[in-house]
Amino acid sequence: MKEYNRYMVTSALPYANGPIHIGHLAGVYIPSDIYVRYLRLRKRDVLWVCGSDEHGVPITLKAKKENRTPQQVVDEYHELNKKAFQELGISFDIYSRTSNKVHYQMASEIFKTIYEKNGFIENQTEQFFDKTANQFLADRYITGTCPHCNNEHAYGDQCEKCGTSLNPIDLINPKSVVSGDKPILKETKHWYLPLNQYETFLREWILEGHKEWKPNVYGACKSWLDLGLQPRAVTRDLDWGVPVPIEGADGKVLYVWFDAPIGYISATKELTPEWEKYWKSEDTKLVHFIGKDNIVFHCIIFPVILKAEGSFILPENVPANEFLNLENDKISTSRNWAVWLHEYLQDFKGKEDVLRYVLIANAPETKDNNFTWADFQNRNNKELVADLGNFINRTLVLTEKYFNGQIPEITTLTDNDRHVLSQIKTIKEDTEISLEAYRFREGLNAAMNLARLGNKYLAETEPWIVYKTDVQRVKTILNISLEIIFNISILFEPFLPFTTKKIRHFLNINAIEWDKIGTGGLATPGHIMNPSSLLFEKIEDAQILQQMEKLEKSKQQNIQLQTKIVPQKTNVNFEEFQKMDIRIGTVIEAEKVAKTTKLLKLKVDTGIDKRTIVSGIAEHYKAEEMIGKQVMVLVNLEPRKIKNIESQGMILMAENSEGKLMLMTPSSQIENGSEVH
Ligand code: B3M
Ligand code: ZN
Repeated sequence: MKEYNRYMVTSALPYANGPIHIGHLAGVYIPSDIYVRYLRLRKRDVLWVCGSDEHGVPITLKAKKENRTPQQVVDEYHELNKKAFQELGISFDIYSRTSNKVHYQMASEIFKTIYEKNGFIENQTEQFFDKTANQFLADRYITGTCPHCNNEHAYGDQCEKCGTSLNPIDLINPKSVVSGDKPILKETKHWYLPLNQYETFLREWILEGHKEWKPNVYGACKSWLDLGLQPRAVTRDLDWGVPVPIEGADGKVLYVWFDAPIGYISATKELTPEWEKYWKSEDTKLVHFIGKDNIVFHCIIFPVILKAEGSFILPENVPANEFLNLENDKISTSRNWAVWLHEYLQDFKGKEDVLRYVLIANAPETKDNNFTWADFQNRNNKELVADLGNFINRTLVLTEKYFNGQIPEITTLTDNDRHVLSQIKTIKEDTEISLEAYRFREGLNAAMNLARLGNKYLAETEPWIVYKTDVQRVKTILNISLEIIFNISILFEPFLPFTTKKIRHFLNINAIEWDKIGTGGLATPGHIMNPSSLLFEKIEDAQILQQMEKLEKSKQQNIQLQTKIVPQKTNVNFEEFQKMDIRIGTVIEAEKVAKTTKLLKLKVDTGIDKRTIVSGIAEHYKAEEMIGKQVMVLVNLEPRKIKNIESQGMILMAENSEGKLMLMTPSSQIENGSEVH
């Protein structure tokens, strides 16, 4: 095992184009806060940096949409997020931003060093260009019709309707978002990081050297490497970002994923003149906390950048988490399906630790997980109120009542007393093992065992009953219970810092060193404590209902937003309408058309005859469901051959904006052949 003398911890830099939500917190910021608080308590030399990621196309698009400058957008969210993090007790050593000067310098220098070492490949390609706006168009700046599903609002990089990832040139009728014009293809030059040249190094470093990485991280790296790496452009034609610092690169900036991770280094430089010690010494342990969508950037691209530059260390671990869902649905900023941190802090004043607790107890460490308000309430009421709070409050209240808040002495110890005291150390060690291994849920559970130990001890020893007959015994019981609380005040510091602060106030003490946990004798007899109050309070149904209503509102708004009504077509006259012969018929046979996904071959009794109709509804109705259904049929539509079957007519259906199809059926049974007019 390598010996490390200091830690450099980073947490993914959130994009400054939206607020922080519980998914970010559970995935990245609370785990890293626990880790760093723990390291500090263990007196390790550690720096922890984070900040706003202020570049990238989504930010420029948002600014354009809101008629603001990108700088205005990032200024707003940088402040909002910085404040919200602080209020939740996320204790970064610095919360910097990638639009500041130190960062521009650092990113430019690293690019230049690699450039001068011939570490990039220059490549000439053709890219869409908007002649009216006189600018190249990033993928997101081009919309058009998806070649797969005909969605007219697909983006140059992806169709959000069918999910296909696209190249801008795949789009039918491409249009520039900037001017609305049809873009032209124009030659442009970019610099590529030849990831393919680093495959052997990456395989050795990750697949051989870091088998201990979390399976989700290791697995993602392995599949990227097995697929084979391609050179990747690290510059863009854009006017928002760090300008490419070489000749002949006017109007070009560094790709956001090139500059953003360098933000970790610039933030460190902003924080301390000793920054190089943290980034360039082999005895520094570099750890990146991220969400799973950032794995490739932190395990492959950024290490290659660092390696190509040549003077930096590589991450020792990248404990990426999976995603947190909200009420069984994917968290989404654009659909406003999220619990926003700044709103939580407003709605649940003084309950910062409740959120920290629930998000860690539920952290998506090995698989995607789900946040529900019911679980939030339940964990608060059952675990924080009943296990942790209750034990502490009962002990303190009894000490106030029996001994005026003065810590009583131990009279005699039973075997059980000794056993209970000896368990504190074991619990400390369990917690340490979990935290060192980035298993924060397990660590929290280990720490909670100390509260459970106290609860059980109090329930078994029943000092409120013993007091009537044996005050001496009660002194020992309360001393031991208080000893557990003293230890809780240290052990829970990484997880619930607001709560431990309150506990310290009740105990009337300053923070105690981590190493004192389980050593005994912390509850000094004679010490006078402060009056206590409830540590946690029950969360009532009404509060939970309010949050559920908030979410329900978002859902309704989304439904309205998503229902894009197709504009009305040009008028037809009555004669034209009358030409259409629409009848009610009954489906009497139905089967799937072989080798197709959408088509059903139906036999329909139209009253006039029994005929074959091919219909594109197989993704919405199963063949067997169709049999016996009465449907509307356009019977005088000219027969057409579909997949070599002659289709004699058309089944009429309703289609919503998402392409969902529904049969039109008479509201009650009517004879086949009845006319529809
Ligand atoms: N800005 C976070 C995200 O994907 C991205 C992280 C950058 S870390 C250098 O939401
Ligand atoms: Zn599509």
